[in-house]
Amino acid sequence: MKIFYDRRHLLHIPKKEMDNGKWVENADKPDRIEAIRESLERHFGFSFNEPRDYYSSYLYLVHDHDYVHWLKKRSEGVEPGEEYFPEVFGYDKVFDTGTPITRNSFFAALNAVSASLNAVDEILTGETIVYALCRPPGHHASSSQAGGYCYFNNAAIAARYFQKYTHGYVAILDLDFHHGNGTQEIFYADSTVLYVSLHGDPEKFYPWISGYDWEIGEEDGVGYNFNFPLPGETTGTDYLRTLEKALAEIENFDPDLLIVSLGFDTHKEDPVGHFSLEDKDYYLIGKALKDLDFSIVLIQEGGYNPDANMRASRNFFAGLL
Ligand code: SP5
Ligand code: ZN
Repeated sequence: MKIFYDRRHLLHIPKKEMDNGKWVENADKPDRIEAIRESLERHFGFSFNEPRDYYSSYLYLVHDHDYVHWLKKRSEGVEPGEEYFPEVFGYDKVFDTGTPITRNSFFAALNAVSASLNAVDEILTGETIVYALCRPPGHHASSSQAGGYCYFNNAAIAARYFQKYTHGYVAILDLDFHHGNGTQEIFYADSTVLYVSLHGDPEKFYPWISGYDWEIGEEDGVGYNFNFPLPGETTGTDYLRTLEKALAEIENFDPDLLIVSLGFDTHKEDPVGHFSLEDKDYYLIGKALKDLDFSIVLIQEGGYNPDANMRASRNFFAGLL
């Protein structure tokens, strides 16, 4: 398996977020990715490829011009070391108080897009499984807004980039604890990109605004969006049973490429997610994906406990490979 990893993610250091009216430490810390890198190096001997830099014009495969322009200018306007939070929602193109903008946000997010596009390019030249080990994550970012630690939707841009060269069908399987509201929105009216997500029930958990099972798509996209909301404390047995249903929808769709939005915030020791998956469950998740006959691009999303990420990733890749 080829892995793309850009050490410049270390320069993306959001400091705080507002949780329930209080400033708390931001959960998107560099260590969470470093832990995965160390674990994969130690247990599998993987090497890590530095992605090349892709032009920012690829952002427009998914994102509005106004949004890209706003984020670039807003990033440039923040003093080094400072953080900007939305003052007026709707004017500021951020939908929550967990996603600070720093001097570096635009380029950090573009680097994660580059890792994801480089992964797709490897698929286009014959690889069957490639992993973009990147942050910031992407699945909460919509065409026109940042949120949930996400600025550009890495998985969505990767899907459109693949289609630009192949006119193929893409399925996105979202295994992060949180519903990928951004990815869903981007492909909601599209029958060429299937979105399938397992996540914490939005009645109880972030992002609140989407992730219900009655969200099935619109227009041409009706029948190409599947949400599997699950209760808090969901264990491996129930999760894997639901994953089988999700995979059946993907097999039925028969995509030319499967993109997995890979979050380890489903782990019982994760400080942000609320499931109860254990180390060994990730082996079974990986194994369930191994049986599929599609090319796969894995793109890292959440997972906020570095120590749990080490064990989850080790087990996941042991099952997958
Ligand atoms: C990519 C991704 O996983 N984004 C997740 C963003 C979740 N942000 C909101 C979390 C708010 C829940 N409050 C947790 C309290 C811990 N002190
Ligand atoms: Zn998440």
